[in-house]
Amino acid sequence: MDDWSAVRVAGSLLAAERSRTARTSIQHEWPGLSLDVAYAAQDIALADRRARGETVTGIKLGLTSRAKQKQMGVDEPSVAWLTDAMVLPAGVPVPRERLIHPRAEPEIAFVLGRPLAGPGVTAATALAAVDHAMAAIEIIDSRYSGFKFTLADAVADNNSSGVYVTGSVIRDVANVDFGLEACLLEIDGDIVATATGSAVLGHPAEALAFAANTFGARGITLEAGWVVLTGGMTDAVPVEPGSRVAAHFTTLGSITIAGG
Ligand code: OOG
Ligand code: MG
Repeated sequence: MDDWSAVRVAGSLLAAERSRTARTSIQHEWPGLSLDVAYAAQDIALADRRARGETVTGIKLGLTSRAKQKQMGVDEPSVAWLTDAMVLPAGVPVPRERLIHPRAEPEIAFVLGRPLAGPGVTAATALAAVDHAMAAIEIIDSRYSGFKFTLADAVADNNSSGVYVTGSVIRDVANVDFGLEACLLEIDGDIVATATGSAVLGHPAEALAFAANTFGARGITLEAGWVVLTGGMTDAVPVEPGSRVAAHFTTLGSITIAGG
């Protein structure tokens, strides 16, 4: 069996991203890919992105809803990094030229008003650190063929990060019941999926607490100003060229993206 390392895992996935060429599961090839090694690979890839001038804008949760866990065959949430290169400004089409096989998922996004560090963070203390909330659509893009991966594979691949767009409606957290916040996902005029915020670990603030505790275990504090994508509420849907994806939320407004 080939001897891999976190550096080699990160290098293989960054190369796949750059060349827009999907590869097969690394964990199947190298069972030594533990969750710890996968997070180490994630951090090595982040250092590479930073060396190329990117800055951290926040973090994202992966696989926090049953819909997503069932779709991907993974039953545990995880966390990953967001950088400014992943920000898609409102009105800009999906940058297909940078992506392999984009899928869209609606999410509730929080912006932190103060730092948050685990362990011991609860949904209540997590929510108290949030400055405001927004709707988001994340365009995920796995570096694995057919989005076929294990949890460790996905973590090593920065949880299929692609690009993300946030909505223009800014809500004070005191004014929204995030468990009841509903979302309709629309493709070319058809509603293809619906969910409420409770789909995300019971409440999106639970996802934020999970993120603070998971990063905290690695000695990382979530910083004020960071965006937190709390995880896809529904199945992720493939984004076809020429299509139009929209997400409509009860109080967080709507976001529309052209498929490119
Ligand atoms: C893994 C990334 C998941 C989410 O919101 O669940 C993610 C995947 O499904 O490819 O971003
Ligand atoms: Mg997501």
